[in-house]
Amino acid sequence: MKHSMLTYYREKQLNMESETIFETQCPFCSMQCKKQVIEQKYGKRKRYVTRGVDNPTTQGRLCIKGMNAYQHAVHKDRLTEPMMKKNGEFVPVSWEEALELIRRKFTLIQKQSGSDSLGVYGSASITNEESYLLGKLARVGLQTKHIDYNGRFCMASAATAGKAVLGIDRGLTSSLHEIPEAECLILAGTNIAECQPTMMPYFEEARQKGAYIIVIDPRETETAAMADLHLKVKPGRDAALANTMIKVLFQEGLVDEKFVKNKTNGFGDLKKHIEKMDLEAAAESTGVPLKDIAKAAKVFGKAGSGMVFTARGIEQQTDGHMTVRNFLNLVLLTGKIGRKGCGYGAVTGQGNGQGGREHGQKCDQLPGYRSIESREDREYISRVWGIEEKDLPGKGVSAYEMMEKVHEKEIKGMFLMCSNPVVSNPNAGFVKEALGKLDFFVAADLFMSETAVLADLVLPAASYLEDEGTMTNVEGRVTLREASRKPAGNSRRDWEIICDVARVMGKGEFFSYTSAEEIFDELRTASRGGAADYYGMTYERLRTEKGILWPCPDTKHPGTVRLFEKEFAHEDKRALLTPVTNEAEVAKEEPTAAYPLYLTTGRVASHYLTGVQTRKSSNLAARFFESFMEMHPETAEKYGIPEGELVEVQSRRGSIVVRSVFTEKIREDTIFVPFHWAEQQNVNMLIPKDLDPICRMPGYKSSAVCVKRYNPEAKARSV
Ligand SMILES: Nc1nc2c(c(=O)[nH]1)N[C@H]1C(S)=C(S)[C@@H](COP(=O)(O)OP(=O)(O)OC[C@H]3O[C@@H](n4cnc5c(=O)[nH]c(N)nc54)[C@H](O)[C@@H]3O)O[C@H]1N2
Ligand SMILES: Nc1nc2c(c(=O)[nH]1)N[C@H]1C(S)=C(S)[C@@H](COP(=O)(O)OP(=O)(O)OC[C@H]3O[C@@H](n4cnc5c(=O)[nH]c(N)nc54)[C@H](O)[C@@H]3O)O[C@H]1N2
Ligand code: SF4
Ligand SMILES: [Mo]
Repeated sequence: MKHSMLTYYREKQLNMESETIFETQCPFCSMQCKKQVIEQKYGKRKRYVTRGVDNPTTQGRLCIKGMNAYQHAVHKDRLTEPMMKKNGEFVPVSWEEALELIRRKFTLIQKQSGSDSLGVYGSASITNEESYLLGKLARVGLQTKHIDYNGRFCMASAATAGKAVLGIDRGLTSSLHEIPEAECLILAGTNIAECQPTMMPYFEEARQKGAYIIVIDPRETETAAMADLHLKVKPGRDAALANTMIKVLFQEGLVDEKFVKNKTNGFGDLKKHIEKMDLEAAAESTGVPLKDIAKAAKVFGKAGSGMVFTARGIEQQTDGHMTVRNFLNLVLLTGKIGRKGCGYGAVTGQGNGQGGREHGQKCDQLPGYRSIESREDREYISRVWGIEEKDLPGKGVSAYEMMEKVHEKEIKGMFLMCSNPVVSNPNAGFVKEALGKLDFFVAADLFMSETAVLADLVLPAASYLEDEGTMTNVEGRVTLREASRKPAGNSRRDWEIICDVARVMGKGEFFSYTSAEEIFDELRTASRGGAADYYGMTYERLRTEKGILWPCPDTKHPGTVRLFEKEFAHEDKRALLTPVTNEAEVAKEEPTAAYPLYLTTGRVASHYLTGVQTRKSSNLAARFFESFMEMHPETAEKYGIPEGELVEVQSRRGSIVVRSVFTEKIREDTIFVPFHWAEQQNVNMLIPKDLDPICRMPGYKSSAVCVKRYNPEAKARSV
């Protein structure tokens, strides 16, 4: 350090008036890295220091987002008062006025159009307590069947497949500590290096111990850089790729027949299906040489231990559910689950992507991963909630379908918490139009997001630094996020906001909590005996044991590190093998003369989701301040696309303008655009509305587009 800098810091040190340490967890991805944010006061100025804190999942590591996540939380644009739209302009109002408006509008809408005319839209970035309470708000507070959440776009394929095949959906069937024990690792459509950076050391350790790593991705990502074998698959062809691997396993005699016979159902049908399949044709359709796929199958099949990880690359497809099932077929056929160095991982996305999908935000689900369609589950939860089973609404529709119902004016009022659907939903133009039709729209957010500006009322929510609660991380480990900072201005914690709304709707008696811990205690009971059983966990235990892996059925239970050691979670204790077709039932868009390229979408390391938070962080925004399109230079030459310039990307739904970036790391028939930007750069303007028939996941990862030089005047005329 230069002398002048030293003096500067010494002076600062001298002038420091106070220092406050906030214990917390990063608000972003599913790693939930523990950290401290230290606020130092120097007169009117404040300085923030971030420090990683040791924990069983990330050992104190932090990535660039975690290091800078204080920036949005202390940003001047944080909402500090409820904002009501009056004559088209937002004006600050008191909480009393805001809540009275909610009461009036929601009551009127339900009186005129029935209780299901209200929709609740939640998030997997809120705590378990809040996820639980939002489900209870919909069913008890508002008595509507319509609730779903942003995790539909994230974990729906993996969750439904895990449940159908293994009987239980926990992202990782073992803990991350198992990774270095594996001899072979398959990473399908997961870019861990950019999306869960603090998980990378586990893979590095495995590599150093000699593990063979196979990455399946249309791009040579930073994750692919560590692979021994990279299968540069054509977007959307992963089901066929897995089938090709399975056929090779059969041909090479690499199926673990003993495991299959003792522990699975469905082998006969799968075998027949694979026997009929044309190996060359299947491989050809993936765009990857057969010899490479065969190599992957042989290495994985012969390895004594191995793990398969999938993420949104294979899951965000209109056949995402079946594609995950096919990767689970690979795991089961080779008997690589329930023992050391083995298992499957659906790499969870959001901070509480795991817990957010367990406690009742899904339209068909009740807490503890219970089903809203099971009589027994309904009766159990009704007892916990103190209501009659007949008063518990039934199953609603998925997140995007809720937007369709809004567009049809079947849903007339909406309560949105912690999501930005006009940027994150597919067919985003339609979604924006739909939200404009609502009679009354309330959004709770930290900021005036692209969606919040469309609301009639915006409620200021407390940030992660200000809101205590539990988060279930990528491993299925429930962690307690402490929070001692005072909510910014007059913002309130999400659970407080939910209770306020329930109270003005006349249901206060069911929502009389005074702390997150009280809500957790009720959640424990609600989850008791369910698949995701949290009953044995208490805040005290979570503090001293630094997190507990579910299921944890009683207070003496240590939590469950490795699932399926003895048996699977179906009633007959067996896992299910299923034949998976190469082609999706809901056809994916294929390139045509007019739209000759595949579009795939995803993330960069320094931004998070729709970017509302990371675009507010100067350190993060500086790395990528605008959106871009990755294109192979040969493709660019073919279509006359200049490098480093603004170009127009067009699909059948609309067009966006992004900067061109050339790279040989992407397939020649594919372009990649991240989804962290809005308005003219909102890539979801291009994505079709088609959904997976089983889990209702959209196909964010493969559609057809064309790319043109950008001509602002021509574009203005066409609008
Ligand atoms: N930096 C950062 N980290 C994040 C997030 C973020 O926004 N930014 N978001 C968090 C959340 S909510 C989530 S869900 C996770 C997402 O984590 P990931 O799923 O790992 O992230 P993506 O970039 O969406 O997609 C992963 C990879 O899939 C590849 N891919 C695209 N199409 C296909 C295909 O057809 N087949 C295959 N095999 N691969 C394909 C992409 O090229 C990309 O490299 O990340 C979490 N972590
Ligand atoms: N094209 C394309 N689209 C995608 C994806 C893709 O890969 N490609 N991925 C999908 C996936 S995996 C996901 S998870 C979704 C995510 O989609 P969204 O849920 O829409 O994304 P976020 O940016 O997390 O939106 C969160 C909003 O809540 C606010 N917020 C943050 N913290 C809090 C809080 O504690 N309380 C409250 N009340 N508000 C808060 C933020 O300011 C922000 O406005 O996007 C999906 N969309
Ligand atoms: S973004 Fe994910 S990996 Fe990075 S610090 Fe936050 S929780 Fe950890
Ligand atoms: Mo996600």
